[in-house]
Amino acid sequence: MSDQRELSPIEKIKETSDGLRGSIPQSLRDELTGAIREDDQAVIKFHGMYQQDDRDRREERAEKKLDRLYTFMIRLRLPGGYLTSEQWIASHNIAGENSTGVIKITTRQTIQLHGLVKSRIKPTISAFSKAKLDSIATCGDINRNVLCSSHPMQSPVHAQVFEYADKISEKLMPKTRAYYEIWLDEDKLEDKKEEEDPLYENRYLPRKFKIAIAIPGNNDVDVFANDIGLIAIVENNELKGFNIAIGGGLSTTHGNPETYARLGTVIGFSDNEEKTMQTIYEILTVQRDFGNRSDRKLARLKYTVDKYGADWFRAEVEKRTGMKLEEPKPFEFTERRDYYGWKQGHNGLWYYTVFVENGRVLDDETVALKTALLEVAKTGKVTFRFTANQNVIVSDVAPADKDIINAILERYAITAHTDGASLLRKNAMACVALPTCPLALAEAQRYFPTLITKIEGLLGNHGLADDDIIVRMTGCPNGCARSYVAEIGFVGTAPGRYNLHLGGDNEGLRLNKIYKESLDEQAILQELDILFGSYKKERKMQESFGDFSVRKQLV
Ligand code: SRM
Ligand code: SF4
Repeated sequence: MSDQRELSPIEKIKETSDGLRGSIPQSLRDELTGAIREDDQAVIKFHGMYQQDDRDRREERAEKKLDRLYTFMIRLRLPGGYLTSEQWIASHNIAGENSTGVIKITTRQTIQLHGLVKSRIKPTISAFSKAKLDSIATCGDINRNVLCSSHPMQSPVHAQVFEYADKISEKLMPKTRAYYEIWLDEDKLEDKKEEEDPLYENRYLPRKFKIAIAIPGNNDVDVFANDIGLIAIVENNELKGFNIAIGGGLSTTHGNPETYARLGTVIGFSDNEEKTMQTIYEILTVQRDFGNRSDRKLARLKYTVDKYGADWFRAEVEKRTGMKLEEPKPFEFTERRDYYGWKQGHNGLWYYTVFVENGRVLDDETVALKTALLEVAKTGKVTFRFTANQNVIVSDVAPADKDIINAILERYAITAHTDGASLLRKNAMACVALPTCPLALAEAQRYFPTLITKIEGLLGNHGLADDDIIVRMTGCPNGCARSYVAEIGFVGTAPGRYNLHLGGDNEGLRLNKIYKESLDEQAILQELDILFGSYKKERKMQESFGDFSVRKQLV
């Protein structure tokens, strides 16, 4: 069973939290500080929130002997990343009234709002709830937002697969009513037995847990970077079931060799819904019972799988479900991308994928994206789907309405913005990092667009402007923009410095490795200039930059 060395302090907080209530109501009433009590900071994560502070203003406030400028970030639960037009309008208004106003699309197909002061959390959750949206379990040691291949064009079975994301999310929800009591003022349960939780008990999982579903050949969700990856097996346009991969996870810690990024291992195939759902459920219970609860750096499923072995893990899951998995079915991923612009789905409806740089929906000097999307939503003729590459697809547009929607996208220059961005920029992702992320060692989303412009210049100089290279940046080694599965990955080590990783492939099936450590911008550009020069001269036909880096043994 689980590692019984001294439990990490979070374990005690979870167990004594009275079903994730902690002392949140008291923390909210305390008007002397914008913060909440320390233990409650761990508990509110399970309700989808993080306490943060504006790191740009720490020094100035310390000099004035002021408390940090505390605010909260809230993240929605959107299995498969779907919103109706009414829900988009609600989110737009809620963002404007309660947060910085920026709607941030994350790398896990959902949205976050930043900068909520403590007194605005309840009104925010209440307004989301009126729009039938919640933030339950989007953070914390629990199953998070479930991803699914985003574009309906990908397969005739897309709608079926998309429904699985919803079903999995529902099945793995916590049973506690704390969210409804604390944030929505619902009555307390008379009988606490009703919220007994056979899956999470009172200790929840040892660590966060992530699930994604991909439909080959596009690995747009980076399925192998998840604790559980489901790979849809489709034959003759029929969904036959899923290959199940376990133990993916990307985070490492600088200087801690025990930590590592790992891609999921396929342990078998399930040919029916009951088996798939039960297998997923029991993978969580095995991780609950055997995962490391003393060292949070080594608590993700990937370490449990490596400690006990994938074969043992599969056997333990089969013992618990009473059902055998079949041998994995063959599958092939050939790309990992968003399909920008207008594309028609198998259902005859139209989809426009909008390029949103680093997922930040706002009006700025280049494009009025937020206003445009509001206007699109107000037609009531669309839905919205978020991609795992931080973009949004204006979705489910009837052929008769396509011109109306296109006219709005053109009027606000969204089409020009999407068409005009280079392939490099459209493939790129950066995490949030500064100023809100407390773990950031270096900038990411605020800096990456500038670096991309410089890299575009280098590629242009070498006649590689149309190359489809996947470049990603994170402000620390946690890997939130999945920089470890990029062809070129930048991982922040200190202000203005990044490890340069090379060797990931185009399909997300190979991790990259460190090529050079802690480079500043000048050194990054010098290295890339040399690398692009030899890539141009020495690459084989159709060879991607990632494959070239490996063939040339650069890493
Ligand atoms: Fe992440 C922690 C942002 C996807 C691995 N991540 C954080 C926090 C909450 C910082 C914190 O703990 O206080 C960041 C909040 C920044 C902010 O101000 O918003 C943060 N992570 C993000 C997002 C918003 C990045 C983005 O720009 O889109 C992504 C939100 C996804 C979502 O909607 O749920 C995000 N994080 C990821 C991913 C990518 C993925 O899941 O596909 C990873 C790597 C995959 C993985 O989990 O292995 C990732 N985030 C982490 C980790 C390392 C976990 C670990 O195994 O050690 C942390 C730190 C932690 O949990 O202790 C972290
Ligand atoms: Fe913050 Fe690091 Fe995640 Fe970036 S990778 S959002 S810096 S935790």
